[in-house]
Amino acid sequence: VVPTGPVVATPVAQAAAAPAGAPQIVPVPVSTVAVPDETFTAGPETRIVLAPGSGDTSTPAQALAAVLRPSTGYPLPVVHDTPRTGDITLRLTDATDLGDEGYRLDATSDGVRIEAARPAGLFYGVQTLRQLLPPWVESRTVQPGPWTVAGVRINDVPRYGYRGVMLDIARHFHPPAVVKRLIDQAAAYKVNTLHLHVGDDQGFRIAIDGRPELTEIGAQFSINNDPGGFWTQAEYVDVVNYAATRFMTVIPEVDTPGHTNAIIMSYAGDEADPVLPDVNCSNRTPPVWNLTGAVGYSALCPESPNTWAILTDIVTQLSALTPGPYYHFGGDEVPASVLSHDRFVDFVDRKADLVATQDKIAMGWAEISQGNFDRPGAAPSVAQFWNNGNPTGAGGDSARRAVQKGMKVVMSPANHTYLDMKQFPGSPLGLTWAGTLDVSHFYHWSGTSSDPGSYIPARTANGVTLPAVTDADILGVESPIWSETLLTGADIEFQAFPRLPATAEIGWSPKTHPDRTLDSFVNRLAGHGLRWQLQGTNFHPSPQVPWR
Ligand code: TNX
Repeated sequence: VVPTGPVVATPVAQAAAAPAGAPQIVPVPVSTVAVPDETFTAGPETRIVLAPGSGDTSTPAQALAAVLRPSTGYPLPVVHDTPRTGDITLRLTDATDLGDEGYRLDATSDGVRIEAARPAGLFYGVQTLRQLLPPWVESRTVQPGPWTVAGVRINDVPRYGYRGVMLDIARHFHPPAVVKRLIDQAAAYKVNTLHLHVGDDQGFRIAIDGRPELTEIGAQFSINNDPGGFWTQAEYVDVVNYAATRFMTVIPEVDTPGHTNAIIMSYAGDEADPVLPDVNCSNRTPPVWNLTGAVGYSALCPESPNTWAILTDIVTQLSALTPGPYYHFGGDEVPASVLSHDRFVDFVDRKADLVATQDKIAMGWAEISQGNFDRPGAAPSVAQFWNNGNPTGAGGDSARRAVQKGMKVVMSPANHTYLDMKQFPGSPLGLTWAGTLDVSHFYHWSGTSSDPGSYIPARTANGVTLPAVTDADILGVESPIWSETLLTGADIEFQAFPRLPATAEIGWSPKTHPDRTLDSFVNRLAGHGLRWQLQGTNFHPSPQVPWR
């Protein structure tokens, strides 16, 4: 039922029409300088050379080979050797200006050279090289070429170290294969964090040893009684490892203390034979499945030892399976009518301590900034801002309070980053509570500006000043994909493209870059629709993008 991409010319017909002008790179690199009269052409003899003296360059090299071999039909061996004319060279240097993720890329008639201080930087240089090559490099079948790159010198480093996408596999179950595709599609735009929302009211999605109820019962359904499902721990580890080869860090989230109907139902038993009734502090007694999209009714009891026994198993096991530094414990949408402010704060403090015992940095939706994160000895923590309105007024206070308590902030304002919002009136997919959001809403956070670092200024109310949320506080940006209306991988792709690249650019490119404008962005993105078609990636043919 979802429209596929726009009707465009076939790759071969498109060759003649391909623009010869400036590179169409998204996110726009820090600096791109044309090298006149030079053209690199990959041919059957081209090799991917890991320059002598380099460290582990094989992961980015294999990523490049995996894109180029099917479309060029060339062998493109990955070799340790001295570069020859026509080769693509990956080299690790000790350039301190490139940081963990920056790179330099030179394309001349002699070859392409990508340099970085760390393997992640080489991987991002490879993603840029993909976009410099003709679009049909994305084809899965052999194409005629020619495989040319106009002479260019690119210097590039990201603005933020955290550039995320979130997928909700709880509202609708999604299998690992769908998530792996999203990893590939997002990594192509230099997204480096995958936040996986694995527990919510409608489902609990990863097997926990010793707690078979959580998946036998808690994973049965999806929203609207749609089919459920869960991942084994081996499947989760496989996805984590897959993400790592795309330099992407996975953050698991089991939302608590609210959004926990699936956990509560797993231990409810029935009225005659209740199993662990003391974990249920929701406003539903006896508990009954609520498989609609209703929010803000379920809660785990902060006082119950059984609550903490269950959560300790979950946090301990998921932390052990997750190499990344963060564990996200949710914390959103618990009305005071379900848990009083004091009980909520007690829960948050205790949950943050539990996460810290697993050597993870506690992360949660910005409501958790009500917790005592400023108490002596409190571990570092992160608040994810998602409020959809009035950032200069009280709408920004959850993030200001986080900053005041020394927390870091990830920016996900719903009306500018929520990929589950409809893109046009009448869309069969998506919700509308934060708006109907096209590319421009994602690119412009306030007025015509898209600067996370000035989105939430300081605010004084009743004589009390709460601080601004500045780049010193902000780890980065994230676009969530909640899945209430999204049943398939094609649905997810339709919502993510073309809007996810807008968030990716806000996270990567310098705010002062002259091409950091909506007009430049949509023009650079215009050729990417053909790339998505060649990859088999679904997308919304937004009328704001001049597709070609
Ligand atoms: C709000 S954003 C939620 C989610 C929903 C989403 C739908 C947030 C922290 N909570 O539970 O899925 O809206 O857009």
